[in-house]
Amino acid sequence: MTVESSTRPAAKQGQPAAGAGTMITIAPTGAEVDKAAVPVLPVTLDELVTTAKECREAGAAVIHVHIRDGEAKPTLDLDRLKDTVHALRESTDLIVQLSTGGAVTDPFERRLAVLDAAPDGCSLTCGTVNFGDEVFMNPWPFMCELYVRTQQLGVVPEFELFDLGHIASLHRLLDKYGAPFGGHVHCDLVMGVPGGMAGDAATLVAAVAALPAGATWSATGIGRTTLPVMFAALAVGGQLRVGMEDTVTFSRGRPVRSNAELVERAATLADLAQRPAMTPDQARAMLGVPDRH
Ligand code: KMH
Ligand code: ZN
Repeated sequence: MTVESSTRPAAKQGQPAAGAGTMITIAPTGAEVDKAAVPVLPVTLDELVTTAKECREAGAAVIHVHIRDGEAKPTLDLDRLKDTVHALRESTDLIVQLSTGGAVTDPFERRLAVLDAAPDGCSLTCGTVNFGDEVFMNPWPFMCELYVRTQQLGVVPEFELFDLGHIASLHRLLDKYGAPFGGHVHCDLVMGVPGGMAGDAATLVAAVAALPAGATWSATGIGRTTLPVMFAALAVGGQLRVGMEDTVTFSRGRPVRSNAELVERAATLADLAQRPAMTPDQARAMLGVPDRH
């Protein structure tokens, strides 16, 4: 046994094997950022497709999508969602993940109907959380109905965890309904939301320790927690989510110029961590997402 191999730690809970890459998810738009205040926010289908191509080039493998209407307001209009999934599949090989969280004002029925747009994946938030001055509602019966629909329709869920209690609800969901479509559990720690878990290394480590055995996870830090969460996630072997949904400030006093520059920064750090950005096909293999191209 060489010194190098004898000192290399074995993969631990929630950690990828040595040498594995980093899956970068781009969340380019979200539902909260105001286009008037942030003109570079992609809100039209053309803007979204352009952003998606640039982010793919910069190292993204997954796109987490919220759409906007003609007035740049968040919408869950089904025809628009279908057109969006189609356009993103035509123009990139990214894994297309639709948000079922929408905006805090979206009713449950419309959030469930998002799956009818036949995305590759969807977000599934594992509990209600205070969300700034609002409340992001995800009661248990809604979570269950959404989860069962993902299994029936063949959509791979990503479990969005805004708080440690959400991890307990994820265990409860898996115990009750079994494995997700695709057979693999992948989670996203959304940290630093006012009302959710803190965006710091100690909280990230505690959250990762509580995840189901064999689960993979990404992390994103909202606002000024972006960098601490990104560094902590890389240190503990996680995947990364970045994008203007989560931060519109690149560094103190310097607004984000494009989603691609956030992906570029994440890919550079992933390179430094010796876990370079995964391709979408590598991410598909990890997540159990079929290739629908
Ligand atoms: N816009 C937030 C209320 C998700 O995409 O599933 C919810 C959210 C989570 O962004
Ligand atoms: Zn979202």
